[in-house]
Amino acid sequence: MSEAHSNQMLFLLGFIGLLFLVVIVVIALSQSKKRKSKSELKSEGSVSPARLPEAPEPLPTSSSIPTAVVAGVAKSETVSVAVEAEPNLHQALRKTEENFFGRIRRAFSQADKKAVLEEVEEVLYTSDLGPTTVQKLLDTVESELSGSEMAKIDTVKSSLRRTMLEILEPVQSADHGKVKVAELLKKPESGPFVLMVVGVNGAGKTTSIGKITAQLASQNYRVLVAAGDTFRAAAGGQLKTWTDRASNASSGEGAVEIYWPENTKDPSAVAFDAVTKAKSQGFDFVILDTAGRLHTQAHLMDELKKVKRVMAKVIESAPHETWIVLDANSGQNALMQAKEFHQALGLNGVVLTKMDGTAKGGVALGVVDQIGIPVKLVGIGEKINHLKTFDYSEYVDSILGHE
Ligand SMILES: Nc1nc2c(ncn2[C@@H]2O[C@H](COP(=O)(O)OP(=O)(O)O)[C@@H](O)[C@H]2O)c(=O)[nH]1
Ligand SMILES: [Mg+2]
Repeated sequence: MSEAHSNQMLFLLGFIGLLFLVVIVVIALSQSKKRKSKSELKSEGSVSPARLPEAPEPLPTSSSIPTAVVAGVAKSETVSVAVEAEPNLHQALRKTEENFFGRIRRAFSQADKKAVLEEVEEVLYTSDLGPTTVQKLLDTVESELSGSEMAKIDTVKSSLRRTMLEILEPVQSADHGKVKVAELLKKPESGPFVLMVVGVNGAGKTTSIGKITAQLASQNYRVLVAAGDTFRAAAGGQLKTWTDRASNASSGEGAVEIYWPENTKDPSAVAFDAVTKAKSQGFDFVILDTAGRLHTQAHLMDELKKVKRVMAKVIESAPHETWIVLDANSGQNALMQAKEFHQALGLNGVVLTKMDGTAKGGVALGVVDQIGIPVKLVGIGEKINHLKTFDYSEYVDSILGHE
């Protein structure tokens, strides 16, 4: 090959290489342009399908749950409830412990036994337990103080524990250790179990019904909630919000429906129709919400008696249980309410709400001792999972304080 030829070949190869480089640069530039225009589109907020997976899933809200008002709350497709750290009974009773045993403990700083006893007496009488229960506990402390020259706070504490357990055990033991609401409501072989819920305004009836319903639905039961508070205009809507939440908690076969007929002002009619519907449509539970009323309003108490009676026309044994909802903060007044409602209706259980943050949790002991009805559930917050079955030994340990 001549020198001229090889120079020509080198030139040609160099030219081809340059051309190749130019093509690669052009392709790279056009790719980066495309990417840029995509990201601009995103930042302008255009709804591109590629963006959807990046957005966090919103938590289910009551309005997003498919429901029908009377015809039934359809089963929600979202089955999980947001799980979060929840308070337990022990935490909820911290203030009660401080108000009760904390003060007794401090009374022991007195050197003289008589002064201790006076101080303890004062603590007990201001602790919302009610006089009968106070006397039982006082007898315990007194006998400990007089029995031993060396009476110590620990001796008194274990005597108090024994006395409290003696009060609670006979009434509570049938339900002891039950962790699920359905175990408290003994469902009959056939037909629905009917639970009637009563109490004064603002005690937490509707809220507690929502929480109970959520637990039953999550255990695959079919629950019909009846809007028997026909007195307050907003009551049905509030119950609906709660049944929507409860429906959201249901899984598998569980379902929640609300019976909320428009324009019905008669709670007996609502109760009658709801039980009839539940019986014919194979519901497992009916829970009847009622209008709040004071135990002193005789005509309203009569109305409740009638509501109770009409349900028995559909199912002889209905309502199978009647529970009163008591606000723990109302202290001694809660005892009065329980007494009067029990006389009028014959109660089977208590739901003690707002135990979170109250210093008056001693009311559980007072109710059990003086009214003789068991505390079934305790409300320890406003969320749907803030309802616990009542464990009386945990309760006693909590108000006497773990050391
Ligand atoms: N902190 C707390 N609040 C509660 C509890 N139970 C109910 N509540 C609140 O008490 C208020 C009245 O409840 P509601 O169910 O409407 O009472 P009702 O009139 O008896 O039906 C609402 O603001 C509830 O959120 C509870 O256990 N703890
Ligand atoms: Mg209500």
